Amino acid sequence: MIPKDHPRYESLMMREKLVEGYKRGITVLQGLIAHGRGEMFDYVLGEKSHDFALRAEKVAVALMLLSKGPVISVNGNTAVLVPKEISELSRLLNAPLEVNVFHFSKERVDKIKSYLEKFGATVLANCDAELKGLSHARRIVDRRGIYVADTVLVPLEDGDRCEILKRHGKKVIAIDLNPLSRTAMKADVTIVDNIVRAIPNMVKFAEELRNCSRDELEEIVSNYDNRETLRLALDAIKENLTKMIENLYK
Ligand code: PTJ
Repeated sequence: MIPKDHPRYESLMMREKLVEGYKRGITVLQGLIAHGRGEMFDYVLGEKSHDFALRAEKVAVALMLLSKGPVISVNGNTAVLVPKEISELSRLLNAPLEVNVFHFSKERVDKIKSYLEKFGATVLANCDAELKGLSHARRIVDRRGIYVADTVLVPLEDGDRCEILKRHGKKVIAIDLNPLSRTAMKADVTIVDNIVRAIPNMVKFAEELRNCSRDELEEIVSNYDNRETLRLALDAIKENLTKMIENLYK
């Protein structure tokens, strides 16, 4: 039991969810390692949603609302960290969830699907098509989902697939706390924020924007520069580290 007054309560609860997810066969051990890398970046970013992240979250929602066939890709970490929130986002954006994992087994995919369905989500997991040009398991997709989607939201992605999705002509929105990752660099919109804050923020933006006209949505998306987002994220890390050094001498 983690006491609620523990100064790192939120962070420790995230770990508990991932460990529980591992016991259920949803999260993989490698996912726990990946989370550790994310925690480190979140720490040096100050564990908050910066303005550049909020901007990217808003642009991402507008882009998905403008898309003909948006899909939200879900892996093991995402499924246990934000099942309710991502199901709500999927409903608001009319974008199905699709289980797409790096560490593939049909049994695992089905477990993630049934877990998410408990939260009322529409979940694609047919594994009946392949993205050409990718040798690892993330090539295995659903013919009705990522395969034909024009925009894909990919939380906690590995760099290869982001590149392939782009090569297949899709717009890619990434959620990745590491602004230096290949995914972060290659995506059209990179949300440098913890998924546990990013998805609830996106739910709020979806509620706000879903009745906007196409012109209004296009206005939000226009002039967005992803390189600027990455630069601001790196600046934020630099400023935080500088503050931390100054605090050492106070
Ligand atoms: O469920 P599977 O089989 O698809 O496996 C999932 C993992 C996460 C193991 C797989 O996708 C993987 O290996 O990912 P990477 O290449 O380690 O990339 C994960 C990225 O997500 C890293 O850059 C982390 O910094 C980032 N990250 C980790 N936790 C979070 C995060 N970003 C946002 N929010 C987090 N909570």
